[in-house]
Amino acid sequence: AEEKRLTYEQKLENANHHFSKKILEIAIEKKSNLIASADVLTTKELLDFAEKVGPNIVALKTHIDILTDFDFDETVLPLKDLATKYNFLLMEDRKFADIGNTQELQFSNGIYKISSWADLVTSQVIGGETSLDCFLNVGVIAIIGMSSKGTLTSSDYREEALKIAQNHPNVIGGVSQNKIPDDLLLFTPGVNLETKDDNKGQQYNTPEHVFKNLQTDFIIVGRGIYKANDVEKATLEYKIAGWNAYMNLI
Ligand code: 5BU
Repeated sequence: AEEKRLTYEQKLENANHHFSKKILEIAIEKKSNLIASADVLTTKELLDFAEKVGPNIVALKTHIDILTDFDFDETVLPLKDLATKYNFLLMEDRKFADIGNTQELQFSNGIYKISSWADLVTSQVIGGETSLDCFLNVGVIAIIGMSSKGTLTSSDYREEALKIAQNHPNVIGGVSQNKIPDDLLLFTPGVNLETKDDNKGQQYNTPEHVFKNLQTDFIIVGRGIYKANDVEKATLEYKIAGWNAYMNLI
């Protein structure tokens, strides 16, 4: 028998942050633990993608600075409308990694104005606990461990990173390839049903593997979905694989 894990309902009862509650409520309602990563180059592709994956995801993860034609009104406003229409969160995978003052500037300014639209942001914790104080009105997902080959996120690093994540009220969870304490939500990228690597250092596991071995809460899938010939079909495949993997453990 597998080790028992907390259900999304139990985690929701324990949740304190607006956005940890929100993402768990969406997971329960949609029977989904899937986050689609929209690593596409144009606003049109991003919006088309969001329209297709929207009904079946808990969050859309962006790298907003990849877009070649970003325009606040033409990119963010329709994206926000789709997030409302299909009830998913917007997670900007910015991986902040600087001192508090610089992160504060990066979070709210420049052309992206991340603080005005993102529900969740990723941040390194390399700058120390106080560097996370600037992330108000958003849920921070702390980078605890990375999926790439040769990452420097050793077990000592992860242990210290977890202390910061657990102590900071802005943090709702962590990204990791290892188990983390269950007062934090666990987000796991490096998930693919078809392949084990990408020849650029990425390392993949299956949804089943990451639920069983890491007791993850949310899987993050990029190329497995946005490169698929049939995006809607692939979304459903990952959604069902993720949900079944979770259900098998409760
Ligand atoms: P992929 O196409 O499924 O490999 O995309 C994975 C996404 O997750 C991509 O946007 C990465 O930037 C992101 N990611 C990751 O792959 N591994 C990590 O450890 C972290 C983020 Br942190």
